[in-house]
Amino acid sequence: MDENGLPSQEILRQLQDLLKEETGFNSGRIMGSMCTSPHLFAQRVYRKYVDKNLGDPGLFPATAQLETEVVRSLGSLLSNPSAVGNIVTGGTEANLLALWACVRSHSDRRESEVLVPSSVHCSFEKIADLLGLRLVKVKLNEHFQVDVAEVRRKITSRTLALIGIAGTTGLGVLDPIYELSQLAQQNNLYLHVDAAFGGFVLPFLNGTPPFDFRLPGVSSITIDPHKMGLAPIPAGGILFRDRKLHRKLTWTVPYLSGGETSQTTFVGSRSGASVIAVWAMLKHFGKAGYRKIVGRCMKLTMELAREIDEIPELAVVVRPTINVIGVKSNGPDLVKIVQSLREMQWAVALFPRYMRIVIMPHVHKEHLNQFVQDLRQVVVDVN
Ligand code: 0PR
Repeated sequence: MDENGLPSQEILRQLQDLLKEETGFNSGRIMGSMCTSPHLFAQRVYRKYVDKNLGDPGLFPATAQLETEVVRSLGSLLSNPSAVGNIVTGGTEANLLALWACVRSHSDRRESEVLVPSSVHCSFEKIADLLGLRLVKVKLNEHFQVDVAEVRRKITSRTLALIGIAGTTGLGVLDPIYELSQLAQQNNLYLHVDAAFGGFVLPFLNGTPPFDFRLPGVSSITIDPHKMGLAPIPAGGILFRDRKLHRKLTWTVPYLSGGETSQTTFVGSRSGASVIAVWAMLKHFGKAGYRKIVGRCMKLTMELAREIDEIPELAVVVRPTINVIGVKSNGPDLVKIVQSLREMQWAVALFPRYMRIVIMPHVHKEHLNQFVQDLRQVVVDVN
């Protein structure tokens, strides 16, 4: 830090220069991110209430009430209006809170194992390390869903929890949660569903198999408003089936504005503006609004998947379930394809065997037309 400060105009000028290289969502060229530019109304609401801190709910009781309402709304969306939980920093903290509650519900948890699909998000690696759990990865079936027979075989007396994913990070696949729920019930295990991305997509599609609290074995669900909910970061969501589980996360803070108060999140100070912005988004869109957005993203997703399959050197890994497409190469080096695309300002995500495209609301038909044209060219150049 320098001794003397600078005028704000000068700082803004410096920032504009320092950040100019970064691609903005509204360029339509970010094609591999699970986030988007927050809705303008959410941005406005966020700015207006930026000083609210839910780490001290006694000071912001009305904001805390809005969090309860948001959780209830998300619970209804996931078939359980009496679900309890919190709006947290993101999917990572939401998944952490799920497994933390699970661990704290078990007095004896030596050598505890959590069975996860091999497609699981890397946040679980951090969480397992933090909580002293062992992740046991289960292979996928030919549809890239977790192989349920293999899950069954891997359950032992050390197993503490099962994880299912509703919208995998790489391919957007929905695991067979119904079967996982049965296994969880039969073996008295905790089942957490990671719907960080899919939670704001799957409920708005026709014909989605049950994956939420409708299934009696589901203990908790992650659902992130800062992904397809169009809310500003940070806004993840963790929902528990009942109060008993959520209470396991209660930590008493004796000195805050409400006198003795409690927190159920990992972080202390946390953004009340995030919660209020999510509340505003849910009210503003309603189910019909989100259904429309998801419908538009899905239409473009299916169109792009068809176009990619027409490129002889490329193929879609699996027919998309949600607005996520995995693309593999039949020859040309994928790393080079992704690098060349990046040089043309297209950003896609690169996984070990495929690249991932996510059709978020900032992607429009004209962007896709240009993308397909450039992709065809890149594939020829790289080959
Ligand atoms: N669970 C699943 C299924 C996820 O896909 C993710 C993140 C998480 C949990 C963790 O969520 P947080 O990042 O909110 O903690 N998935 C995104 C991904 O890996 C995260 C992301 C978002 C990465 C936007 C890049 C980006 O531009 O793609």
